[in-house]
Amino acid sequence: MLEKTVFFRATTEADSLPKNIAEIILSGRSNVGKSSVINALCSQKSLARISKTPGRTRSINVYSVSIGKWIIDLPGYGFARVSPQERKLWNKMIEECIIQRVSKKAVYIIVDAFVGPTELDFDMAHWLSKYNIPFKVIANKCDKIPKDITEDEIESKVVEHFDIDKLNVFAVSAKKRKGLSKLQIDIVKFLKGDCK
Ligand SMILES: Nc1nc2c(ncn2[C@@H]2O[C@H](COP(=O)(O)OP(=O)(O)OP(=O)(O)O)[C@@H](O)[C@H]2O)c(=O)[nH]1
Ligand SMILES: [Mg+2]
Repeated sequence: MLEKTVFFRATTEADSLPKNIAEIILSGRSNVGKSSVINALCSQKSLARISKTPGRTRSINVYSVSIGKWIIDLPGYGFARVSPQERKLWNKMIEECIIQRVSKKAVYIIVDAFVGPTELDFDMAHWLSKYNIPFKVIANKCDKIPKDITEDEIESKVVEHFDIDKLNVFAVSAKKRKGLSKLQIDIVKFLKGDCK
């Protein structure tokens, strides 16, 4: 289902987007691989633009899986080399997209599996909880983890850190296209309306 995903729109105004959509939102620190995960999930090389330099995604980028079913790529948080003005705009975009937008949404926080979750990721998790928005966690860049540590162990660590159910944790490598099927199934289930 996800292979047919196409770019729909980029905007800095969450308000300007159609409402009552089923959407999954990818959020996380700059450079953790949000855009790369979208490409990997959709089996496309250049659907979302990726970059070695943090701060690549600068708007709310909407991808349409099918009519009324979206994947949303957001600018990353915690990128130091951005002007205070732009940081304010990014934070506003993230807040409006996640909190104010009327939609059936699931938020996935992407963390770097090698670096581990940072204070900023915990802040994001607390902020979502404050607004009663459920979230799941994707640990990307698993290919950087020593081979003797299994995906299952990586997921267990994330469970401990965020105190969430293991069903809602996904250890993946966008680069090596590993661990994607459990996540693809979860996303498709959500978009089809089979789960919360
Ligand atoms: N080793 C490794 N590198 C990855 C993986 N996924 C992404 N990267 C690299 O991480 C860098 C950032 O990737 P992006 O997908 O642009 O990250 P992003 O989170 O969208 O970044 P911003 O849009 O700047 O917030 C790129 O150099 C990617 O090639 C992965 O699974 N493993
Ligand atoms: Mg990006």
